[in-house]
Amino acid sequence: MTSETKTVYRACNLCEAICGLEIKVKDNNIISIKGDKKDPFSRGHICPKGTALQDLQEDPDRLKFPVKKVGEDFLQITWEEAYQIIADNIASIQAIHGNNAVGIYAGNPSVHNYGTMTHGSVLRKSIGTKNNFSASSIDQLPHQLVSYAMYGHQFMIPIPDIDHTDYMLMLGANPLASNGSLMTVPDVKARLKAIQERGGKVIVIDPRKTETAKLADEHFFIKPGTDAFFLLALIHQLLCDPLENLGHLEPHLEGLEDILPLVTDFTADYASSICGIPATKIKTIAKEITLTKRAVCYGRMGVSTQIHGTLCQWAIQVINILAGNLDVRGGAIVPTPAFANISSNAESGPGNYIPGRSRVSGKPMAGGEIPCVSMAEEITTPGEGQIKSMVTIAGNPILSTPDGRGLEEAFQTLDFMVSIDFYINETTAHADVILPPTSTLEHDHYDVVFNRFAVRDVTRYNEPVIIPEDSTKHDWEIMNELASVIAKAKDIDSQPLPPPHQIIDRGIQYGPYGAKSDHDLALSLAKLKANPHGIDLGPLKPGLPQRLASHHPKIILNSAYILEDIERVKRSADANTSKGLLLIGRRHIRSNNSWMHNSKRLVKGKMRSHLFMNPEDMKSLGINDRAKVEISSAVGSVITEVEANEDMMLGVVSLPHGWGHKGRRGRLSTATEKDGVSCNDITDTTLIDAVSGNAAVNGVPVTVSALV
Ligand SMILES: Nc1nc2c(c(=O)[nH]1)N[C@H]1C(S)=C(S)[C@@H](COP(=O)(O)OP(=O)(O)OC[C@H]3O[C@@H](n4cnc5c(=O)[nH]c(N)nc54)[C@H](O)[C@@H]3O)O[C@H]1N2
Ligand SMILES: Nc1nc2c(c(=O)[nH]1)N[C@H]1C(S)=C(S)[C@@H](COP(=O)(O)OP(=O)(O)OC[C@H]3O[C@@H](n4cnc5c(=O)[nH]c(N)nc54)[C@H](O)[C@@H]3O)O[C@H]1N2
Ligand code: SF4
Ligand SMILES: [Mo]
Repeated sequence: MTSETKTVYRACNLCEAICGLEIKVKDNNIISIKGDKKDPFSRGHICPKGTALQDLQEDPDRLKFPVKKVGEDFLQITWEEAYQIIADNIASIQAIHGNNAVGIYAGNPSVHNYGTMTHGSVLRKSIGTKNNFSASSIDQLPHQLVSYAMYGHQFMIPIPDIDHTDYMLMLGANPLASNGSLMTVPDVKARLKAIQERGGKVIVIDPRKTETAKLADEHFFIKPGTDAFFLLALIHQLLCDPLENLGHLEPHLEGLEDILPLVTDFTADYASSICGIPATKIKTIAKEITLTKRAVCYGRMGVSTQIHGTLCQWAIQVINILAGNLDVRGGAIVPTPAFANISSNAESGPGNYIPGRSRVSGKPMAGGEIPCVSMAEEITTPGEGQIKSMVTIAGNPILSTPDGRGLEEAFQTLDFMVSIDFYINETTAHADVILPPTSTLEHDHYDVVFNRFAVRDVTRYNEPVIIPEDSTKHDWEIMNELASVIAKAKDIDSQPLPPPHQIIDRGIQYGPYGAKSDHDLALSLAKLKANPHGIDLGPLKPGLPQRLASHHPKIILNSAYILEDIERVKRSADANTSKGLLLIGRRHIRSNNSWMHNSKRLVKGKMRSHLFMNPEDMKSLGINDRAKVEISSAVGSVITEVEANEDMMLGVVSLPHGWGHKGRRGRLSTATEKDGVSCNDITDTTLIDAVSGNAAVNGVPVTVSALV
C-alpha cells in the first residue's frame, strides 16, 4: 500500500519573521518545504533557513534521548534517571549554598518556542533563584527598559508601521539579512521597496553599507557607538522649531520640558564632528522626519548592543513623539495581538529596574535579569550567592556572549550543569546532563512573542508536522516534569501547567478579538485550527493613551536613570576622537546565531565568517586581501582571514558572531568542520550599556595585524 503525500501548513519559528510554510510530508518524512502563499502576512515568502528546517529535522547529531556525561562521553539514560540526577544535585547544592547557587541562562529560541514561554515559569519557580540570565541582555534589553520607563510595560514596544510609512529612518539594523527584529516583517525587501514605489524614502545609518543600505535611498556611515550624538542632535533640531506635531499625545506627555536643556550642546555641527554624518544632513533628516506626514525612526541591534543602547532607544522614541510619529498610521504603533499575555523569561509582569544590583560588580537588573556579561564573575567569585550550578535552556552563551573563553573556563568550575537542548554545542558540552526536547516541527506552534512585535496584527496556530518518536518530550513537558521532581527533592510544592495550547486558547478567547470579547471574529483555538494559513487582524491600530496602564497613565520622557547617560555621552566625546579600529558584528541570511551551522545546505560554499575591512585601512597596515590576520582586543585575540571590503566604513572592521565551532567541545559534525572564529572571544564584558547592563558587542576597540 502506498502512503499519501500530505500538504501541511506551519509557521516557521526560526526567526522573528514568522513566515508561513507549506510542507509536503510522506510517511512522516519531509518531502519539501516552500513558502505558504496563502499566509496573509508572509504571502509565500521564505528564506533559506526555512527550507533548512528539513536538515534540522533529519540531523543525525540531534539528540533524541537524555544523556549524561561520563568522562569524555555522553551516555544515553532514561528520562527518569536524568530527572533524578538533576533534582538530587540541584536540591543538595541549594540546601548547602542557598537557592541562588543555581543560575539559569535562557537563549534565543526559548522566545520562539511557545512551550518554553508558557512553561518556563514552572521550572523557574521550583528552582527559585534570583540568578536569571538570558540572551535579552546581549540583545534587546534597552528596548524593554525604555518601554518600561516610558510606557509602563517592558513589552509595549512601538513597531514601525512599515506598510504605511513614507519615510523610514533606520539605524543599526539590516533586515535584508536578519528578516527584521522587533519588527516582525516577512518579506521586508518587498515592503521597503513599496515605500519607495509610493514615493517615500528609506534612510539607513550604519557603519557598513549593508544589503539594506544598498536598497535604501540614502545611506550614511556612522562611527560605531556614536549614534547617541546623532540622535540627540536630531532631538535638538526638533526642539528648535515650534512643536506642532505632538497631536493626540500632547496632554499625556510628562517631562518634555526637561529634555531641551540636556540637548542644547548637541548641535548638528558638534554631533557631526563625532559621528561623521554631515551637519547639513542631520538638519535635513530632522526636517524631513517632521514634514513627512507618515514617517518613522527605527533602530535595532546596532544601536542596542552598544555603550549607549538604552539612551539610543529612548532617543528614537522621543524623536517619534516630537515629530508626531508615535501611535499614528505610518509611524510607530504598539500592536494589538490576539494573545497578549506573554510570559517573559524571568519577569512576566510589566518589568522592573534595579540599578547597581548584581552581586559581584553591581550591574543593573532590568526585567528581573542579571546582565549576561556578569555570568562568569557570578560563577567564579566566592561568597554568599555564588553560582555553583547552571541550567541552560535553548542557548549557547559560550559562543554568544562576550569573552566566551572566560565563560568557558567559568563553566568548567561548576559543581553541576544541566542543559535543555537537542544539540551538544559548545556550551551544552559542559553539561553533566542534557535533556533534548522535540524539534520545532514535532510540536504544535503558536507564536506568543512575535505576533506582539509584528507590523500587522495577525494570528496563526499550527499542528505538529512530524510525529515525534515515543520516547521524546516537548520542552513544556520537560519543564513541567523536571519542576515536579526538583520540587519533590526540595520538599516544596510545584503545580504543573496544562499543555500550551490550552493556555493559548484561553488567552485568545479572552483577548481583544476573542470569543469572550465582543469582537466579531470571536477567536478561539478551534477557529485558528480551521484557518491554518493564519488570520489577518488588520493594520496596526493606534491605541494610546488608553492602553497605558492605570499605574502609569502618562508617557514619561524624563526617567532620571536614562537621562543621566547624556552626561556620559558628553564625557565620551574625547574617547570618540581616537583613531583606532572598531569591531562590529554582521548577520548573513544563511545563518542563525550559533546554531544552524550543522545544516549542510546552509553552510555550503565559501567561508562567510571572515573579517571585513576597508581596503584603505588594509593598505595603511600593510595587509593583503585574503591574508591571515590576528585581531586583538583587551580580552584576547583570534586569527582568521581578511577580505578587502569597500562596504566597510574606514576604521571599522566586521566579524559575524556564532562561529568558531572547530576546536571546542561541541559535537556537531558539520559545524565543527567549518573554519571560522568566535568574535565573542574578543568582545569585552566591561563594554556595556551602563543604564541597562546590556552587552556592547558593537564598537569594540581592536587592532588587526597580518600574520607573518
Ligand atoms: N558579538 C555578537 N554576539 C551576539 C550577537 C551579535 O550580534 N554579536 N547577537 C546576540 C543575539 S541578538 C542573540 S539572540 C544571541 C543568541 O544567543 P543564544 O541564544 O545563547 O544562542 P543560539 O545560537 O541562539 O543557541 C540556541 C540554542 O538553542 C537550541 N534550540 C533551538 N531550538 C530549540 C528549542 O525549541 N528548544 C530548546 N530547548 N533548544 C532549542 C539550539 O540547539 C542551540 O543550541 O547571540 C547574541 N550574541
Ligand atoms: N540570518 C539571520 N537572521 C537573524 C539572525 C541571525 O543570526 N541570522 N539573528 C536573529 C536575532 S536573534 C536578532 S536579535 C536579529 C537582529 O536583527 P538586526 O538588528 O537587523 O541585525 P544585524 O544584521 O545584526 O544588524 C545590525 C546592524 O547594526 C550595524 N551596526 C553595528 N554597530 C553599529 C553602530 O554603532 N551604529 C549603527 N547605527 N549601526 C551599527 C551593523 O553593521 C549591522 O548592519 O536578527 C535575527 N535574524
Ligand atoms: S525569514 Fe525567518 S521565519 Fe521566514 S523562513 Fe526564514 S527563518 Fe523562517
Ligand atoms: Mo537576538
